[in-house]
Amino acid sequence: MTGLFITLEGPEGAGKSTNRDYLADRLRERGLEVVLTREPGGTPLAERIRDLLLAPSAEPMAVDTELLLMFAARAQHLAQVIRPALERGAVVLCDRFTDATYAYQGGGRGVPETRITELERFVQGELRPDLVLVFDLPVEVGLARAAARGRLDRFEQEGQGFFEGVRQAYLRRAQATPERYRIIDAAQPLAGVQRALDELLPQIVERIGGR
Ligand code: T5A
Repeated sequence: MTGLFITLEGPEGAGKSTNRDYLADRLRERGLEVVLTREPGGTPLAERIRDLLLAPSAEPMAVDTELLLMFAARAQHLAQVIRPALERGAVVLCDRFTDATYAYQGGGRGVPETRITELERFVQGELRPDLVLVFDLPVEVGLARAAARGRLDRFEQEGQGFFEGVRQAYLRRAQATPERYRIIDAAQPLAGVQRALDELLPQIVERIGGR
Protein backbone atom coordinates (compact mmCIF):
# COMPACT_ATOMS: atom_id res chain seq x y z
CA MET A 1 0.00 0.00 0.00
CA THR A 2 1.59 3.27 -1.06
CA GLY A 3 -1.16 5.70 -0.05
CA LEU A 4 -1.88 7.23 3.33
CA PHE A 5 -4.87 6.26 5.45
CA ILE A 6 -6.08 9.01 7.79
CA THR A 7 -9.20 8.65 9.91
CA LEU A 8 -11.15 11.34 11.76
CA GLU A 9 -12.71 10.30 15.02
CA GLY A 10 -14.50 11.74 18.01
CA PRO A 11 -17.85 11.88 19.74
CA GLU A 12 -21.04 13.30 18.20
CA GLY A 13 -20.85 16.83 16.80
CA ALA A 14 -17.06 17.04 17.15
CA GLY A 15 -16.66 18.58 13.68
CA LYS A 16 -15.21 15.57 11.86
CA SER A 17 -17.11 16.13 8.60
CA THR A 18 -16.45 19.89 8.57
CA ASN A 19 -12.73 19.39 9.15
CA ARG A 20 -12.42 16.41 6.81
CA ASP A 21 -13.50 18.70 3.96
CA TYR A 22 -11.08 21.42 5.11
CA LEU A 23 -8.16 18.98 5.25
CA ALA A 24 -9.07 17.56 1.83
CA ASP A 25 -8.97 21.05 0.27
CA ARG A 26 -5.54 21.79 1.79
CA LEU A 27 -4.13 18.43 0.55
CA ARG A 28 -5.59 18.84 -2.95
CA GLU A 29 -4.02 22.30 -3.18
CA ARG A 30 -0.71 20.45 -2.82
CA GLY A 31 -1.53 18.25 -5.81
CA LEU A 32 -2.44 15.08 -3.89
CA GLU A 33 -5.24 12.70 -4.83
CA VAL A 34 -7.64 12.65 -1.88
CA VAL A 35 -10.49 10.18 -1.41
CA LEU A 36 -13.17 11.36 1.02
CA THR A 37 -15.26 8.69 2.59
CA ARG A 38 -17.06 7.71 5.79
CA GLU A 39 -18.17 4.86 8.04
CA PRO A 40 -20.49 3.22 8.42
CA GLY A 41 -20.98 3.60 4.67
CA GLY A 42 -18.80 4.69 1.79
CA THR A 43 -20.28 2.38 -0.91
CA PRO A 44 -23.93 1.93 -1.98
CA LEU A 45 -24.23 -1.39 -0.14
CA ALA A 46 -22.42 -0.13 2.97
CA GLU A 47 -24.66 2.97 2.97
CA ARG A 48 -27.68 0.63 3.10
CA ILE A 49 -26.16 -1.03 6.17
CA ARG A 50 -25.61 2.48 7.61
CA ASP A 51 -29.33 3.19 7.20
CA LEU A 52 -30.14 0.04 9.19
CA LEU A 53 -27.68 1.04 11.93
CA LEU A 54 -28.78 4.66 12.33
CA ALA A 55 -32.56 4.43 11.94
CA PRO A 56 -34.44 4.47 15.24
CA SER A 57 -36.54 1.30 15.38
CA ALA A 58 -39.20 -0.23 17.61
CA GLU A 59 -37.23 -3.51 17.65
CA PRO A 60 -34.13 -3.06 19.83
CA MET A 61 -30.93 -3.95 17.95
CA ALA A 62 -28.87 -6.59 19.76
CA VAL A 63 -25.35 -5.40 20.59
CA ASP A 64 -23.77 -8.23 18.56
CA THR A 65 -25.96 -7.38 15.56
CA GLU A 66 -24.77 -3.78 15.74
CA LEU A 67 -21.13 -4.89 16.04
CA LEU A 68 -21.33 -7.32 13.11
CA LEU A 69 -23.17 -4.83 10.89
CA MET A 70 -20.39 -2.28 11.54
CA PHE A 71 -17.79 -4.81 10.41
CA ALA A 72 -19.93 -6.05 7.49
CA ALA A 73 -20.14 -2.46 6.18
CA ARG A 74 -16.39 -2.08 6.79
CA ALA A 75 -15.52 -5.24 4.81
CA GLN A 76 -17.43 -3.88 1.81
CA HIS A 77 -15.91 -0.41 2.16
CA LEU A 78 -12.37 -1.82 2.39
CA ALA A 79 -12.85 -3.98 -0.69
CA GLN A 80 -14.52 -1.37 -2.87
CA VAL A 81 -12.98 1.94 -1.81
CA ILE A 82 -10.21 1.99 0.79
CA ARG A 83 -7.80 -0.71 -0.41
CA PRO A 84 -8.01 0.27 -4.12
CA ALA A 85 -7.40 3.95 -3.24
CA LEU A 86 -4.40 3.13 -1.03
CA GLU A 87 -3.00 0.84 -3.75
CA ARG A 88 -3.11 3.76 -6.24
CA GLY A 89 -1.22 5.98 -3.77
CA ALA A 90 -4.13 8.24 -2.75
CA VAL A 91 -4.67 9.89 0.63
CA VAL A 92 -7.84 8.37 2.12
CA LEU A 93 -9.63 10.66 4.58
CA CYS A 94 -12.25 8.57 6.35
CA ASP A 95 -14.85 10.00 8.73
CA ARG A 96 -14.75 7.28 11.43
CA PHE A 97 -13.29 3.76 11.21
CA THR A 98 -12.51 0.96 13.66
CA ASP A 99 -11.57 3.31 16.51
CA ALA A 100 -15.28 4.22 16.49
CA THR A 101 -16.11 0.55 17.09
CA TYR A 102 -13.74 0.45 20.07
CA ALA A 103 -15.28 3.70 21.34
CA TYR A 104 -19.01 3.14 20.68
CA GLN A 105 -19.45 -0.63 20.85
CA GLY A 106 -16.57 -1.04 23.35
CA GLY A 107 -16.63 2.10 25.53
CA GLY A 108 -20.33 2.82 25.00
CA ARG A 109 -21.98 -0.63 24.89
CA GLY A 110 -19.43 -2.61 26.89
CA VAL A 111 -18.37 -5.11 24.19
CA PRO A 112 -15.06 -6.68 25.34
CA GLU A 113 -12.07 -5.21 23.52
CA THR A 114 -10.77 -8.70 22.67
CA ARG A 115 -13.89 -9.43 20.62
CA ILE A 116 -13.46 -6.23 18.62
CA THR A 117 -9.78 -7.04 18.11
CA GLU A 118 -10.68 -10.48 16.70
CA LEU A 119 -13.08 -8.95 14.18
CA GLU A 120 -10.58 -6.22 13.33
CA ARG A 121 -7.98 -8.87 12.41
CA PHE A 122 -10.51 -10.94 10.49
CA VAL A 123 -11.86 -8.04 8.40
CA GLN A 124 -8.76 -5.83 8.03
CA GLY A 125 -5.82 -8.22 8.22
CA GLU A 126 -2.84 -5.97 8.94
CA LEU A 127 -4.45 -2.76 7.66
CA ARG A 128 -4.65 0.03 10.27
CA PRO A 129 -4.90 3.81 9.80
CA ASP A 130 -1.54 5.56 9.45
CA LEU A 131 -2.87 8.52 11.42
CA VAL A 132 -5.97 8.95 13.60
CA LEU A 133 -7.17 12.49 14.33
CA VAL A 134 -9.30 12.48 17.49
CA PHE A 135 -11.52 15.55 17.72
CA ASP A 136 -12.13 15.77 21.43
CA LEU A 137 -14.73 17.85 23.23
CA PRO A 138 -17.00 17.70 26.28
CA VAL A 139 -19.97 15.44 25.63
CA GLU A 140 -22.57 18.12 26.29
CA VAL A 141 -21.02 20.51 23.74
CA GLY A 142 -21.03 17.85 21.00
CA LEU A 143 -24.57 16.73 21.76
CA ALA A 144 -25.81 20.34 21.66
CA ARG A 145 -24.24 20.74 18.19
CA ALA A 146 -25.81 17.48 17.00
CA ALA A 147 -29.22 18.42 18.47
CA ALA A 148 -29.13 21.80 16.70
CA ARG A 149 -29.31 19.88 13.39
CA GLY A 150 -32.74 18.44 14.23
CA ARG A 151 -33.90 14.80 14.32
CA LEU A 152 -31.62 12.48 16.34
CA ASP A 153 -30.42 9.12 14.96
CA ARG A 154 -30.36 5.86 16.97
CA PHE A 155 -26.96 6.62 18.53
CA GLU A 156 -27.68 10.28 19.25
CA GLN A 157 -30.65 9.15 21.36
CA GLU A 158 -28.29 7.52 23.89
CA GLY A 159 -27.69 9.20 27.25
CA GLN A 160 -24.78 11.21 28.63
CA GLY A 161 -23.19 8.13 30.32
CA PHE A 162 -22.93 6.29 27.00
CA PHE A 163 -21.12 9.24 25.38
CA GLU A 164 -18.78 9.69 28.36
CA GLY A 165 -17.78 6.04 27.81
CA VAL A 166 -17.21 6.77 24.11
CA ARG A 167 -15.07 9.83 24.81
CA GLN A 168 -12.92 8.08 27.43
CA ALA A 169 -12.35 5.08 25.12
CA TYR A 170 -11.06 7.40 22.38
CA LEU A 171 -8.74 9.19 24.82
CA ARG A 172 -7.39 5.90 26.20
CA ARG A 173 -6.61 4.64 22.72
CA ALA A 174 -4.90 7.89 21.75
CA GLN A 175 -2.79 7.89 24.90
CA ALA A 176 -1.81 4.22 24.45
CA THR A 177 -0.33 4.75 20.94
CA PRO A 178 0.61 8.44 20.73
CA GLU A 179 2.70 8.00 17.56
CA ARG A 180 -0.42 7.10 15.54
CA TYR A 181 -2.92 9.49 17.16
CA ARG A 182 -3.33 13.26 17.43
CA ILE A 183 -5.85 14.69 19.88
CA ILE A 184 -7.33 17.96 18.64
CA ASP A 185 -9.27 20.29 20.94
CA ALA A 186 -12.60 20.43 19.08
CA ALA A 187 -14.37 22.63 21.64
CA GLN A 188 -12.48 25.73 20.49
CA PRO A 189 -13.79 27.91 17.62
CA LEU A 190 -13.46 26.36 14.17
CA ALA A 191 -10.61 28.71 13.19
CA GLY A 192 -8.50 27.29 16.05
CA VAL A 193 -9.26 23.69 15.03
CA GLN A 194 -8.22 24.49 11.47
CA ARG A 195 -4.98 26.10 12.66
CA ALA A 196 -4.18 22.83 14.44
CA LEU A 197 -4.80 20.96 11.17
CA ASP A 198 -2.59 23.41 9.25
CA GLU A 199 0.23 22.58 11.67
CA LEU A 200 -0.17 18.88 10.88
CA LEU A 201 -0.10 19.35 7.10
CA PRO A 202 3.69 19.34 6.59
CA GLN A 203 3.96 15.98 8.42
CA ILE A 204 1.20 14.48 6.28
CA VAL A 205 2.70 15.73 3.03
CA GLU A 206 6.13 14.47 4.07
CA ARG A 207 4.75 11.02 4.92
CA ILE A 208 3.01 10.59 1.58
CA GLY A 209 6.07 11.92 -0.25
CA GLY A 210 8.24 9.29 1.44
CA ARG A 211 6.17 6.36 0.08
N1 T5A B 1 -20.55 4.32 14.85
C1 T5A B 1 -19.77 4.46 13.76
C2 T5A B 1 -20.39 3.26 15.73
O1 T5A B 1 -21.13 3.13 16.70
N2 T5A B 1 -19.40 2.34 15.47
C3 T5A B 1 -18.59 2.42 14.36
O2 T5A B 1 -17.72 1.55 14.15
C4 T5A B 1 -18.78 3.53 13.47
C5 T5A B 1 -17.93 3.66 12.25
C6 T5A B 1 -22.30 7.51 12.65
C7 T5A B 1 -22.75 6.92 13.95
O3 T5A B 1 -22.31 5.59 13.95
C8 T5A B 1 -21.61 5.31 15.13
C9 T5A B 1 -21.10 6.62 15.61
C10 T5A B 1 -22.12 7.62 15.14
O4 T5A B 1 -23.10 7.77 16.14
P1 T5A B 1 -21.89 9.93 11.89
O5 T5A B 1 -22.87 10.69 11.11
O6 T5A B 1 -20.68 9.50 11.23
O7 T5A B 1 -22.75 8.76 12.53
O8 T5A B 1 -21.36 10.60 13.19
P2 T5A B 1 -21.81 11.87 13.92
O9 T5A B 1 -20.88 12.09 15.05
O10 T5A B 1 -23.26 11.75 14.22
O11 T5A B 1 -21.55 12.96 12.86
P3 T5A B 1 -21.85 14.42 13.10
O12 T5A B 1 -22.15 14.95 11.74
O13 T5A B 1 -22.82 14.63 14.20
O14 T5A B 1 -20.54 15.00 13.68
P4 T5A B 1 -19.30 15.59 13.03
O15 T5A B 1 -19.08 15.12 11.64
O16 T5A B 1 -18.22 15.35 14.00
O17 T5A B 1 -19.62 17.13 13.06
P5 T5A B 1 -19.94 18.14 11.88
O18 T5A B 1 -18.70 18.50 11.17
O19 T5A B 1 -21.09 17.64 11.11
O20 T5A B 1 -20.34 19.38 12.79
C11 T5A B 1 -21.52 19.34 13.57
C12 T5A B 1 -22.03 20.80 13.74
O21 T5A B 1 -21.11 21.52 14.56
C13 T5A B 1 -20.61 22.67 13.88
C14 T5A B 1 -20.81 22.37 12.40
O22 T5A B 1 -20.93 23.56 11.66
C15 T5A B 1 -22.11 21.55 12.41
O23 T5A B 1 -23.22 22.39 12.48
N3 T5A B 1 -19.19 22.80 14.24
C16 T5A B 1 -18.73 23.72 15.11
N4 T5A B 1 -19.35 24.69 15.79
C17 T5A B 1 -18.57 25.46 16.60
N5 T5A B 1 -17.23 25.29 16.76
C18 T5A B 1 -16.57 24.33 16.09
N6 T5A B 1 -15.26 24.14 16.30
C19 T5A B 1 -17.34 23.48 15.23
N7 T5A B 1 -17.02 22.41 14.44
C20 T5A B 1 -18.16 22.02 13.85
